[in-house]
Amino acid sequence: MSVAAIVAILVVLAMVVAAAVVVTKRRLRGAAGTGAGGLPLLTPPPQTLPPTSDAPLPEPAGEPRLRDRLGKTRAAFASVVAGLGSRGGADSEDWEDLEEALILADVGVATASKILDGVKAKATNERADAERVLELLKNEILSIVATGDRDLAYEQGASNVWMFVGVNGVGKTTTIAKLAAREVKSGRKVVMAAADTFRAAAAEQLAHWAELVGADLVRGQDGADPGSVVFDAMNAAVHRGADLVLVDTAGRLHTKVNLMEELKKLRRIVDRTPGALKEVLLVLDASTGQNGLAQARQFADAVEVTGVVLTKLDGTAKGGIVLAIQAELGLPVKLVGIGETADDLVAFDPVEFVDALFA
Ligand SMILES: Nc1nc2c(ncn2[C@@H]2O[C@H](COP(=O)(O)OP(=O)(O)OP(=O)(O)O)[C@@H](O)[C@H]2O)c(=O)[nH]1
Ligand SMILES: [Mg+2]
Repeated sequence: MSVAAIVAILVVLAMVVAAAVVVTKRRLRGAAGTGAGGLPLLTPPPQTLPPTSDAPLPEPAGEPRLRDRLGKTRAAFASVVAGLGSRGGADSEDWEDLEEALILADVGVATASKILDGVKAKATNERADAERVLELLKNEILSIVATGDRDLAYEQGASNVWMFVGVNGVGKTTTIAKLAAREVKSGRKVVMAAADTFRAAAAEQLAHWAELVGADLVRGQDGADPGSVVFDAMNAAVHRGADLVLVDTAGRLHTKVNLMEELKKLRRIVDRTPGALKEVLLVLDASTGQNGLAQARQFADAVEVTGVVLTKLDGTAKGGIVLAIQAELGLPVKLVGIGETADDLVAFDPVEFVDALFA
């Protein structure tokens, strides 16, 4: 073959390769958009922005179930359960794996030991097989989480105030919105008190919700005394014949003002109507795990918390925190948040919770 023929073949080959590269790039762009610098994106750009504190929650899409939303915590236990099954019972390696899984799920070291000591003793005594070990484990966990009064106190025809406390960003305002939606649906007239006057957008966020769910809103000027807002909201409830006042509070304040002192003051204002304060609900973000416990102790000391709303259980593998809250703080988990839509709040059902952990 002549040199000219070889050169011609090489030129043709180079043209074919170049054409193939151009076609592939176009296809990638068409399917997945183009990223910075013209590089193809592997995933399509998001269609919606994630909700922020001030953004409306998306519309609910059907009844949520705890079991469907506990996937991350359940996954943490799945390998341990599988290990038990493959060995037909529990050996020392399984007990270690189980302890590790409980601690990783933020059950807490003390509570994990307490659970395992009980299960181990019974399992050894009975020469339990894998299925029985799992049953003993579920029963032990259930004995911890199934304690306490989980009802939200309410008295027909009386003043009913439920106050929500917790550090910033845990989901207080969202929880109030979800709960107001539920109460309004059940026929109760609800007044929301925008007592978070620290953050300018806080009252706006609540106002948006009040309108959407059909609740009344009482708010003050930005920076107004939160106590005066609560006082006005309780008066408004009496005059308008409302059944329930939901008080939204700030999660942080100007450094010179102590949050706990401010919350104590709010409590005293509600207590001017004896018996009106039915619930002080501490809102905790489940994904903060054991760190949330330290916060919980502070709030419980300051304002006599009556129960916990555990939010964001949908996005965390730290669902074991439910056990620590109940075992170490002695506070009942009354409600759990399992998503960002108005429907994503469910009453905490211990049996469903334990089943969901090991399903
Ligand atoms: N995935 C998930 N997100 C939640 C849940 N509850 C609240 N959120 C989100 O958490 C963020 C903060 O919620 P907020 O209700 O504004 O929190 P907050 O405690 O009122 O915050 P501050 O007013 O700043 O103290 C929002 O983006 C909510 O949509 C939940 O159960 N699951
Ligand atoms: Mg808020």
